[in-house]
Amino acid sequence: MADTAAQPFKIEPTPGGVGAFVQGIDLANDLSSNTVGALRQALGDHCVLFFRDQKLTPDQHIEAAEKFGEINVNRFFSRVPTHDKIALVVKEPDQTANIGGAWHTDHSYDQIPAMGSMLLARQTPTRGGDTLFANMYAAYDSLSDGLKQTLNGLRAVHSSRHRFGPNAQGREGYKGRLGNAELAQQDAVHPVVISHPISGRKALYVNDAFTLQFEGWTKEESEPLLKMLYAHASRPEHTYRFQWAPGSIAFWDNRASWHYAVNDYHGARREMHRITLEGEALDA
Ligand SMILES: O=C(O)CCC(=O)C(=O)O
Ligand SMILES: [Fe+2]
Repeated sequence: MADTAAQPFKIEPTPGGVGAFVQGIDLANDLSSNTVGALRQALGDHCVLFFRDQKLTPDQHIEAAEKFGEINVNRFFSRVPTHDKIALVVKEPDQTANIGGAWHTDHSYDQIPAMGSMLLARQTPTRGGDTLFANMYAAYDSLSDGLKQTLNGLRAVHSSRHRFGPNAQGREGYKGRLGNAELAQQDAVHPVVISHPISGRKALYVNDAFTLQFEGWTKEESEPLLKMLYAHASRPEHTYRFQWAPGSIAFWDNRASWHYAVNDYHGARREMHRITLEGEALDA
């Protein structure tokens, strides 16, 4: 990890199994190239970084995100009307389905999956609406040597079709929030265990939302092992549950973490602004 002693901000690991709080930083004004470098290393180490009380306009949000890479405009999410680089992750009081309400990592269906997202809370319910994160280094490290060895030789097939395509289950619940179903044509194959592009550490890279099967295995053969891995990866000791307030930011790395948006605030409104950053091809 970069030496942050000379930096004006502090990186404090959460009391859980993943993530760190970054204190003493204003993302609108303090992103020197040294700070960006230190935060990128911290992201690679902690999988997700949390910031509080960031008073960013949408333009400042875009400016901050662009310091970390090129923006990837998600093709399925609706956008903030005035800023089409920002995806709108919203649930209205009369809606029941939320976006991201099960364990997943974003964009694993792409050949070159997005690096991560900077999610900024704009409006939060008075209670509920937390997001859980899970640590995919810990998920891998805590497996037996025997299973690690098996997984290191495998690749898995991921897809967007069954989630965002015209025949995706539960589509109606997302009317007006998800679109471009005809563009859900991505399939991608990635190693089941990747070397993380920033940290070089091994991370488990399968997820229940988008992984279909192991390459060269049938779905039936793949399912029991995938299920076991999903249960293992989401064990409480690998996770942290983040409580939002307007101005909170979670900046997560898709290659090292999963997330899960808890859907327990029916009747209230929750609005988040998401900027996603381009990533790179993933190697074993
Ligand atoms: O709303 C949230 O907390 C996260 C939603 C989600 O899965 C995402 O924005 O990728
Ligand atoms: Fe997500």
